Amino acid sequence: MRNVSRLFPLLPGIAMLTGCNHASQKNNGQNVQKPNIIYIFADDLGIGDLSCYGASKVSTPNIDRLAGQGVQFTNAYATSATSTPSRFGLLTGMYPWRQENTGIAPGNSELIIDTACVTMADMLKDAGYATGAVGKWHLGLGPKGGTDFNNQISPNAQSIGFDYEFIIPATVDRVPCVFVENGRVVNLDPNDPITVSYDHKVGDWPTGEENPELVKLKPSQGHNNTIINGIPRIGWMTGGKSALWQDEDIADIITDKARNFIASHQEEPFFLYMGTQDVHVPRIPHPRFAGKSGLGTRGDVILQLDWTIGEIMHTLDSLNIADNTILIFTSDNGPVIDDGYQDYAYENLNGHTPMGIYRGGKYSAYEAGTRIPFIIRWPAKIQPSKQQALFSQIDTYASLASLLNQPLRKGAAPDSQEHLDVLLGKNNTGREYVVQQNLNNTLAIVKGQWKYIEPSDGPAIEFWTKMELGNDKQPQLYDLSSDPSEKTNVAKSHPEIVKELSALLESVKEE
Ligand code: NG6
Ligand code: CA
Repeated sequence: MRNVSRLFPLLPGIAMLTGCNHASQKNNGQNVQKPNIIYIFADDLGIGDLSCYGASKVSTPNIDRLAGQGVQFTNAYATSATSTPSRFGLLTGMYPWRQENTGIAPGNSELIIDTACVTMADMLKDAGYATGAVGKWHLGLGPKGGTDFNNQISPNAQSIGFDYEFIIPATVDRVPCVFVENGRVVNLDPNDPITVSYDHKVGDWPTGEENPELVKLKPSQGHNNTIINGIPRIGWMTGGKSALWQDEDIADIITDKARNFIASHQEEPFFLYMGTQDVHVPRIPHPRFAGKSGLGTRGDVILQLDWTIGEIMHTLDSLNIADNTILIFTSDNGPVIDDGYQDYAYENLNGHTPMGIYRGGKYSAYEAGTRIPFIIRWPAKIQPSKQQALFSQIDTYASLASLLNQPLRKGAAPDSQEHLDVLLGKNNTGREYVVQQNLNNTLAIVKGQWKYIEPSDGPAIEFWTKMELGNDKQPQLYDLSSDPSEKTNVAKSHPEIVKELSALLESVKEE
């Protein structure tokens, strides 16, 4: 009996007799229902970007309210310092560096999660959940050889456990600038088919390189291919004019889709995976947020993101399901200031510190690369608290499976550890260690007070953003208890710790 669990022992027999996988929320009463689960991945949001984490130059009242009602983590990590591997790690429960082809995906990438893989969405479907993916995807779509955007796209998110998808295929700075709903490009005119390339120009639409005078937001690095809505993107596209999104409306559209998904599944347990495009470049706020933060567009899209979270919370309140909904809010990787457009993000920082006290940022093996904000709220079961235990997003999968008493299918989620009590703030003995991955697949490991970064031939500095990547030919060791900002490499004075942590990291690699 899949539905019977230690937390939900009172599921009425009738649900079982009818063979119904879904415990009806309204009929069963709040104390016996499986909780709804909403997982929101913000994009490139830093641990210093939220007022509940100490930001004083920007105010995020909705996320602060969430944190005040939930468990707020200070030592939680994404698996990776960029989007694609981080999302892969969460949904598969497997370290992305175990699989080729999990780096930052182009907009026409094939689906990089094998359809045979039992994803977190599959697991939740097994547990009787209605599942949906809304917003930023960035895990590829379609077969090997890439995506054909003009026909039913298969495989898609529905092939790896999601009943419903409404997604941005890659990132907002990559073509094609269209939404895909259940395998179909939304509003596509079949007489105006889409062509996409990441090797060469296709069609005759202007590019940033050839027609810089047509650009309303200039690139600072890369981002000089096809111009869509005045913004030069990564990659070339032509066709699909009626399907192109308006950047200012993306937050409204995906929030609306998320709201609809929640409302239409309010009677059954649901899992909503939502990726916001905020605060990734190009940062294009809706006019109602433009200029409102005083920190330029990066600050404005933080306000927009906070609004989005508020809308999700209001939706739950208005449907009277907030109490038994687990709402997780986090970020796919750390922050970056100038990520490729001349949006004056540095000039407008005004003392704001997206990285908090941490070194590095997006792309980096240093702490700000993967140490992210992480908040979980579940009013029915969780007391508000601060959580200092070590936690990795990769453990979400096994921890939720344990919560639901849902056995993991054979081979599923090999790297995901069960830390349910940590996730729920009931226990502060976290993971023994956390593994971090930078842009160049250099790995680092945090254990107790120590942080070890393996030697790497990779560049010290990321070419475009000048971000410190944390790559060094020498082993690095930092004492995070006295030096959380990783200023002093103490590897030479603690060879025994270097030895222990490098051996531990090697053993994790070999698992
Ligand atoms: C980089 C892009 C950056 C961003 C990143 C992916 C350039 C110069 N930089 O290659 O703008 O798109 O890829 O970000 O093109 S992520 O958060 O989706 O991983
Ligand atoms: Ca990201």
